[in-house]
Amino acid sequence: MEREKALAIVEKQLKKKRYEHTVRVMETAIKLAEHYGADVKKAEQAAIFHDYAKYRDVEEMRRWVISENLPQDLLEYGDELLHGPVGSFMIEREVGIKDAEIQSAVYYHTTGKRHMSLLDKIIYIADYIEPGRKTPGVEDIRAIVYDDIDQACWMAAQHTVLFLMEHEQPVYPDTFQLYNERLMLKK
Ligand code: DGI
Ligand code: FE
Ligand code: FE
Ligand code: FE
Repeated sequence: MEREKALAIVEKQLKKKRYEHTVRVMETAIKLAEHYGADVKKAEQAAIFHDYAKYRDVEEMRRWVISENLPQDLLEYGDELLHGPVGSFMIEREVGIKDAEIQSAVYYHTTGKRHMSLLDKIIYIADYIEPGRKTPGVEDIRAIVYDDIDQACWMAAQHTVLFLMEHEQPVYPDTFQLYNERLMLKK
């Protein structure tokens, strides 16, 4: 799909700030894709649609988890986790984006997971480091992301785990597995 058309579709789904974030994620993802030799068009599309479901009604998203047979534990770790997995299905049904690589990157953009594809990593880290983000430690990740995207994803996962623990929030297993992956002897 043409970039302008895709942006117009998500703009209707998002608040102004979230739309501007989306444009910055897109620009960041394109640069990373060019640098790492990933499919630049897929990076663009996945970034544009990554937060498609962000402002959908929580009850509606919970119904999608049930009707699409997504992992039912998604319902137990907090509503923030729903918009990635549910969004990956919504963009197929509502927009006609049927591409396993793009949908995977949307699905896992919040938690990450073990064994991410290059496109998964690009969207996960672009969402974390886009220039509007002020998270403590984000500068350290920006400084190394063009040298070692795996290290960058690991640092983002570590920060996320620490943040969730500080706030006594449950950590989703995929988030933990991304953190663990790099530290385990057998990867
Ligand atoms: O949608 P964005 O705000 O652009 O960013 P995102 O999709 O990465 O969502 C970030 C939020 O997700 C942040 O509030 C922390 C939360 N989150 C990430 N991993 C986990 C998590 N929340 C829980 N409960 N468990 C997780 O493992
Ligand atoms: Fe998100
Ligand atoms: Fe994120
Ligand atoms: Fe985002």
